[in-house]
Amino acid sequence: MNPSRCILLGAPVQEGTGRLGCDMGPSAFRAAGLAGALEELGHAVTDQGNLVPAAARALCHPNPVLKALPQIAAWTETLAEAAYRAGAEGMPIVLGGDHSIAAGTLPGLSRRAAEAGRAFFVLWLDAHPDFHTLDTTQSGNLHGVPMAYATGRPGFEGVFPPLAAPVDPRHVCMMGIRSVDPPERTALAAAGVTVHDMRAIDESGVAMLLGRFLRDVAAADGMLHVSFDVDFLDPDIAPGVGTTVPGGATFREAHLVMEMLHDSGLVTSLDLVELNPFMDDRGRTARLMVDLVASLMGRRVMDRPTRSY
Ligand code: EXY
Ligand code: MN
Ligand code: MN
Ligand code: MN
Repeated sequence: MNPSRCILLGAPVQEGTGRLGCDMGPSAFRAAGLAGALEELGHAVTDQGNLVPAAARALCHPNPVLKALPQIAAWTETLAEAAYRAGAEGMPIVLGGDHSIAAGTLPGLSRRAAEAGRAFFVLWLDAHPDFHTLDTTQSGNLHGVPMAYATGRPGFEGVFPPLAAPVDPRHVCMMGIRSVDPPERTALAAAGVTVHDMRAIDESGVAMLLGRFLRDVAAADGMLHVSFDVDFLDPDIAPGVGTTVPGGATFREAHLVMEMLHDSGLVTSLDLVELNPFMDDRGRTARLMVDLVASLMGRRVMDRPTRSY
């Protein structure tokens, strides 16, 4: 990826998760030196500060467990517009905030790709598929629904903004999955999302699974959005997240993903989500995430021929 203009957007959202803390995520990424790490790699960085959500309007839904629906719907509207605009200025790097922010970033960037006449692909790095609808979620935590909404699953009409360009579920590759609720499992299979759980990674390895996806993106001349949930990583190396699941990606598996993504030159936008500094260990997780973004953006230990896809 050539030195590019990185547009940092803070999204201090925590209402989509069942605990406090994610709203401090943008500050933690900044404190961990994200902008400096990018500039050291030759990228120009514009930090547009933290977004402020649109005014929340009264919303009701028959599912009684839903939490903070008006607030998340308002953030979704704001984030879709902000991500769409930032996509015209450079490479948006959206600093979460819980994963409900992807309900805004995915539609905004998918719209940007559609207007450019290009296919839009998503690499979803997460322990969870976040594929619940407003009707199927049992926790009511709306960080569990963004991918369902962005791919046009039913039940969001009249509550979340209409989708200008739904994400094609066949253009979504999930890696690191290891916590799936029954309604999500059924829906994922029906939708045609590619899901690589941790067993697939154990058996086949990151290089083979990600390489196959990157070749599809390259063949379609697609734009690739990476949605990186901290809980993709093993909790032993990344404790600073509220939804830890044992058996996550190792330090090396995570860096290999990032290095392959850089080599591909296909990544056009990035979400960094679910960092909870209150649960972190002296900023260890925030620093690891910045380290991984540096690998995504071109930092290398040794010079080596760049692989093409
Ligand atoms: N599927 C569970 C739920 O819906 O509550 C857990 C969701 C966790 C979502 C985190 C962001 O990845
Ligand atoms: Mn997630
Ligand atoms: Mn997750
Ligand atoms: Mn296709």
